[in-house]
Amino acid sequence: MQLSRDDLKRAYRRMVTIRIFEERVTKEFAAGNIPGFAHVYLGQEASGVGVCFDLTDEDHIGSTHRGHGHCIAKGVDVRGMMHEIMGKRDGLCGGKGGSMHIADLSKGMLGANAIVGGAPPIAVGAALTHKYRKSGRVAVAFTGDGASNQGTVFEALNMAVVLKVPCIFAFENNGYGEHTAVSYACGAPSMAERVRGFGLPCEVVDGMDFFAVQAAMKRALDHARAGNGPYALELQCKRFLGHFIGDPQAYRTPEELAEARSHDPIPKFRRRVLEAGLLDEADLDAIDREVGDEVESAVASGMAAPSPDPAKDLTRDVYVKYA
Ligand SMILES: Cc1ncc(C[n+]2csc(CCOP(=O)(O)OP(=O)(O)O)c2C)c(N)n1
Ligand SMILES: [Mg+2]
Repeated sequence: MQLSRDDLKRAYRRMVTIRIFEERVTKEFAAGNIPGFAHVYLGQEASGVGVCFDLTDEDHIGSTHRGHGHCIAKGVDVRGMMHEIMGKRDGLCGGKGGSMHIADLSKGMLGANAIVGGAPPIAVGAALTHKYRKSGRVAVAFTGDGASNQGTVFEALNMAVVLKVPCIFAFENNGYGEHTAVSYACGAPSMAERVRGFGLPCEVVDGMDFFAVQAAMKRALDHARAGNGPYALELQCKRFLGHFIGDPQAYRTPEELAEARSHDPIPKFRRRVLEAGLLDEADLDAIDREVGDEVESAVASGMAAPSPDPAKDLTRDVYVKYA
């Protein structure tokens, strides 16, 4: 299906928002303005945006420890995210979640997840709810190549097939789980083939190309929404930076890093829409500027925002009731 100009602008805006947001997160983390730990999604923008592009707020996603891009792709508010990552009281989760636990149920974002392989069982549960309620909605589980070796993922795949639920497994294969190459850690010759062994379709997709991802996801959505059960995508991506911010990546050669950057999904998108005359350079440049301003203002307000108050906030939002 041909995307409209507005669709293309929305896709570009989301990818650029992830890029600029995370470049700022990297900078603010290095400056000591972000507590805890952060993993950035730089390079994988087309994957998250393509997967989430045709989802509604009522469709659910479960994310990973590398979740900022998934949140932005699902339409989560950038200011609330920046405040959350900075640990501020008015962050999306009261400043208590931080980078690895951002959730926004109003956007169908069930949460980033520090448990590797944590999203698939949660997404299968959400998909079962959708099937039971006949909502016509789907749940998506984002999972890395490293996580794809976890028992939780195998169980979730099997259960999704047995229960025939509208769950889409988005396997983002960026070649590494922490510092270990997928070729070493994954015993099967192909991730997709192993997934197919569970009894569901799995497409191998260029995860650096928004158009390829969006088209494959459309097929996955048609399949799941028609009541045909789960579907999977192996999205082949490139991680531009290290596993975490500050990882020197001694295990990757400069040539490999340069090669990864040559697949940058944002210039690729720009070239494609400009060559086809679908958008003008001025449209794209205006989006760059607007997003830059939006992120700048989120950082400024985040820096000025109050932290949680230990006297008031420490014992709130926990399971035990304190007097
Ligand atoms: C259950 C569990 N085991 C191990 C870890 C430590 N850990 C955090 S991220 C990670 C690698 C994940 O790799 P992958 O799934 O490929 O995701 P990527 O980082 O490439 O996005 C590991 C082993 C964890 N957080 N949870
Ligand atoms: Mg990985």
